[in-house]
Amino acid sequence: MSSGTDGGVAGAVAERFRELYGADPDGVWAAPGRVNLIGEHTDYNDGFVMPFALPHVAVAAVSRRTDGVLRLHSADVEGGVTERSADALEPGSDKSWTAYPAGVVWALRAAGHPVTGADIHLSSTVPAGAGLSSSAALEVVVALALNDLFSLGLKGWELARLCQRAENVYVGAPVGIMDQTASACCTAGHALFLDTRDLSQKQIPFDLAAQGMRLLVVDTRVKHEHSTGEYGKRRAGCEKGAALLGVDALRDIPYDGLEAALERLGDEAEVRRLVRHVVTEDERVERVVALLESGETRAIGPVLTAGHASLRDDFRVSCPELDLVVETAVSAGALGARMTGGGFGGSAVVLAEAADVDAITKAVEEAFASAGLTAPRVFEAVPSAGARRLV
Ligand code: GAF
Repeated sequence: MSSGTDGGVAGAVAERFRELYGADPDGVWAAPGRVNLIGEHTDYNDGFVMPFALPHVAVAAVSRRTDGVLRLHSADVEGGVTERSADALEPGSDKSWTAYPAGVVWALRAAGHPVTGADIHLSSTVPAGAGLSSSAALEVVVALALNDLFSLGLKGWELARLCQRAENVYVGAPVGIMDQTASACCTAGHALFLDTRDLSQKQIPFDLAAQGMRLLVVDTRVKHEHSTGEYGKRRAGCEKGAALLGVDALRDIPYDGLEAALERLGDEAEVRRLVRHVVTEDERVERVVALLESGETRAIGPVLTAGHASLRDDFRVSCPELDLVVETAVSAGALGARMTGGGFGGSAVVLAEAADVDAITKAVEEAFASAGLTAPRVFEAVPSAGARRLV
C-alpha cells in the first residue's frame, strides 16, 4: 500500500475490496504501529510504558455479514481469499497471518459479543518483523471495524484487552497490553503514558520538531530466532521474582526498596537481574514523564540510553545490531538511544538535535556497512493518530 492521505488510502483499499468481494465495503478503518519511547518489558509486570503511534497504519475495508462466514484477504501476503466459519474458530489452529484477524473475531465472540461474520480486506504500511507492532495494528483495526459494524460500544482500552486476549490465547504469543493499547488509544502529537495495571492513561505532548529535535527509528532488519521463546522465559522469570518476593507483580516493589528486594533474592542471579531491570525501568518512565512535563526534553536522552544498558545487561534482550545502533548514534552526537519493543532484533530509537540527524544516520549506515550487515532502514517518527474510521 502506498502512503498518502487518509482519504486516498481508504479509496484504494475500498477499490480492492470491491474487486475481491463484488460490492462496496460498509466502511474503511485504520490502526497504527507504534514505537515505545521508554518502558520496555514492564507491561506484563503491571508497570509503566510510554509508546506513541507511527504514521504507518494497517487499513481494513470491512463489511458485516450475518451468516456466520468470515472471509479474509491481505494485500501484503500471497494468496487469495480465505474463508472460515466463525463458529469453528479454535485457538492454536492457525499458524498463518489470518490468526490475527480471526483471533479478534474469536475473542469478541468468546466474550459474548454478537459478531456474525464479516468480509475483510487488509493492507498495511507498518513494516513487518521490525518490532513496530504490525500484528497489533492488524488486530486493532479489525476490532475497531467490528465494534462499529456490530454496534458493540466498546472503548479503545476494552478493544485493546480483547486484542491482547486474541494474541495470547488464539495466536499463542504471551505478549503484554502495550502494543494494542498504543494502536487503539494514542493521539497525534503525544506520547501515551500508560499504567498497564489499570490502563489509566495520560497523553503527554511530544512535539520534538517544535523544539529543534527529531526521533529516528532505525530498523536493523534483523530478527533473531527464538524471540518468542525468549520473551516467554523473561516473562516467566519476572513472575517467579514476584512470587519469591511475595508481591502480585514486580510493579509493587517500591523504587527505594529495590536493594532490599535484590538481597532477599539471594543467589537467584538471573531473577535478580530481571527484577532490577523492571523496577529501574518503571522509575525511568516516571522520570521521563516528569522531564517532559517540566519542558526538559533534552534531558530524557541519557535516561533512554540508560534504559538500553539495562535491557542489554540485565534483561538481556538486545543483540549486537541494536547495540551497534545505540553506541554509534550516541558517539555521533545523539542525545540518547535505545532498542524499542521486545528486542532480539527489530528497531532502535534515536533522539537527536535536528542539525545532527544526517551525521548520525551516516555514522550508523557506515557502521553497519563496515560490520558487513544489511543496510538499516532509518526514518523519522512523528507521533501520529491512533485507530480511527476513515470512511
Ligand atoms: C512486545 C510485546 F508485544 C509488548 O507487550 C511488550 O512486552 C514489548 O514487547 C516489550 O516492552 O512488543
